Amino acid sequence: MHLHQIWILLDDNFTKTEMCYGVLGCFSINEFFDPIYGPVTLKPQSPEDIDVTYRLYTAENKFKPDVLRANMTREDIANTHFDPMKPSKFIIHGYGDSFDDMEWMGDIKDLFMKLVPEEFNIFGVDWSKGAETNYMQAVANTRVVGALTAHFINKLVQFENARIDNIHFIGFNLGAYISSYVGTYQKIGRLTGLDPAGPDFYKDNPKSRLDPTDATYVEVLHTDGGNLIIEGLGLEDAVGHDDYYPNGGAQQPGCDFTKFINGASLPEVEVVSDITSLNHICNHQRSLQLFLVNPKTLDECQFVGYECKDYNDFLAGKCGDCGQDNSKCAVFGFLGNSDPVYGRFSALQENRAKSTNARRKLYFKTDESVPYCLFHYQLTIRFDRSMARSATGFINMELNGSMRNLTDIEMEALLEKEIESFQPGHNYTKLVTSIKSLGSVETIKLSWKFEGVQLFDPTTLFSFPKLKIANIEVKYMSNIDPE
Ligand SMILES: [Ca+2]
Repeated sequence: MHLHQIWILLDDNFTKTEMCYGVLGCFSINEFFDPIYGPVTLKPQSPEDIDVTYRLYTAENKFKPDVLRANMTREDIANTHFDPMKPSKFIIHGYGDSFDDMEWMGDIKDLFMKLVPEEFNIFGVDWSKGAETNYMQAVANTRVVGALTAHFINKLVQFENARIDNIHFIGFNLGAYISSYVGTYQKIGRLTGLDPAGPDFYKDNPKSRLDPTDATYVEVLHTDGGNLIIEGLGLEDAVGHDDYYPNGGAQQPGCDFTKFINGASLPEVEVVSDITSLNHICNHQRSLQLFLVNPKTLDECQFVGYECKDYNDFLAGKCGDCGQDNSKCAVFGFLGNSDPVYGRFSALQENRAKSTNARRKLYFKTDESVPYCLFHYQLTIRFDRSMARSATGFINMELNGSMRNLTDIEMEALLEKEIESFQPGHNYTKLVTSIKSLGSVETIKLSWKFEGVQLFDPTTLFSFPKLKIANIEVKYMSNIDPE
């Protein structure tokens, strides 16, 4: 998807302000009009034109889907492998995309089949005829796809006694909003938004975008977030119960192609705007890659997101505490530790989910390639109260773990820096990450280099200040399960 592909086409029939499609009801263009955030709202195409298909995979038919449509009859669904006793997963693509068994939607299906083959009915939703058009038309079409999908689910309930709270939607880009429209018709069990699209969704309107009322649990991953089209393909705002911002949520490691502008060239890339688009596509699709990490391949590492004021504070190591009953952190992942559909939903998370205003911004860092998970450690140094005076300079540390060491960890205190000086009795934190586990940290080596002149204290010209450390704590942050 390229940014410059977002253009506007006027509808043939632009005198009408609403379109009515039988049981789905009417879709008014005025409802989502906004002079600033939604100046152009198009009428959605008809359900016949969009022709959404639902491809059902189960343990009995892992590779050959049963293809259903929202106008299915009782007999149609009875003749498939659908099992109403099992929870269902719906995977939905976004703008300009289609269901493809060989690409990410098929990969998600395959990973469920690999990890928990007997557990779920898995539906791949294809609305490509409504998505492979101009962006504004695709945005309008999401409302019809949402209504159709809600209708489809009603039939699962009506014909097969399926349980609506057993349904989990996984939507990428505009697919996240289709999921939220379904939730507007009927609250679903869980909704996972993978970098929900930004353009045309900047306005804080729960009717048009994800919000905590759409599902019992709404989790969102932001990887190319912004507040303007030029800033990203995704959305920056927190819209669910838990909003994860890996690497700050806007620029992902390994996705910065601008460094190729001078020097080594990327073939086929001739202009800077193409490089910007490449960056955004890479960032945006990283949400899929992070979701697709097989938790079984991660050695004690989890994507633990920590609640924090902002990403800078997180990087400074200020947020390494999960709080009581993990109230300040949560794990992002394929099966998730907070999955009401899968059944590992703690009482605390359930209570939080009931309070619809509870929104959390959670941060973690990742590596630039598979398996992405980084081992996070929070270092906290507390200086003794009896330290004679505050000090400026550099601390260099080495963590010696049972498996490997991490060297060259710097902590600096200088007048113009974030930490101006190390003060007696105060705590200082630092976040460090490693691609591989250190094991259990056994010793810490520390060296100290004084730098700076304390003008008001001429004795420092002749004697360097001494540090007196009361305590150093190392906390492993990337696994919240006790064993
Ligand atoms: Ca909503």
